[in-house]
Amino acid sequence: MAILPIVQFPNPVLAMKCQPIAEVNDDIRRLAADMGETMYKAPGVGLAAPQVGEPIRMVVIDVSEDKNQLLTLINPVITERGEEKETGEEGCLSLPGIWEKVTRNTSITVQFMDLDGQKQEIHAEGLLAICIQHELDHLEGTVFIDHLSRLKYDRACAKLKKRRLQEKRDKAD
Ligand code: K1U
Ligand code: ZN
Repeated sequence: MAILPIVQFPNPVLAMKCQPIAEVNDDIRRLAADMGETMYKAPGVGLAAPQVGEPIRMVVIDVSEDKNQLLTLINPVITERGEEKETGEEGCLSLPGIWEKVTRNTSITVQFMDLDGQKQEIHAEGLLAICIQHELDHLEGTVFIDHLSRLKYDRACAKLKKRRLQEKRDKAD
C-alpha cells in the first residue's frame, strides 16, 4: 500500500466530471487501498479519487470513532434524499485550513458497487450522509466552497492563497 499525494485546489482534476468504473479489477482494489491509507494518514473522514489525481467514480469513507469501518463506494448514486436539511461546517483535504458552513440533506440512500463488483445499497444519516454528499460532489467536479456565496467563495480562496504564501515563507526561513 502507499500514501498518495493529495491534489490541492484549484488543480483542474478537481473540476472534472469523473468517469464511471467499467470493471472492478486489481488496479481499482489497489487504488482503493491506497486511498484508504492516504485518508487515514491525512487524517480525514473521506477521500474521492480525483483528490489523488484519478478522475474516476470511487470514494472511500470512514466516519467511525475507531477508524475501523472503511467504506469504498464505486459508481455511487444517491437514489433518495430525506426532506430534512442541516447546515454544518465542512473541511476538505484539498483546501486545508478552510472550514465553512454548507447545507445538506440529513438522510440519503446510496446505491454503489463494492470491491467485489457487487451492487450494494445503504441508508445514511448524520456525518456519514454529509460525508457521502461531500465526496460525491467531488465526482461531479464540485468542491464544498462552490456551495458558498460569491463573497464567501472569494474570501475562502484569498485565505487559501495567504496560507500557502505563509507556508512558502516558513519553508524558506
Ligand atoms: O473530501 C475530503 O477532503 C475529506 C473531508 C471530508 C469531510 C469533512 C467534513 C465534512 C464533510 C466531509 C475531510 O475529511 S476534512 C478533515 C476532517 O474532517 C477531519 C480531520 C481530522 C479528524 C477528523 C476529521
Ligand atoms: Zn473534499
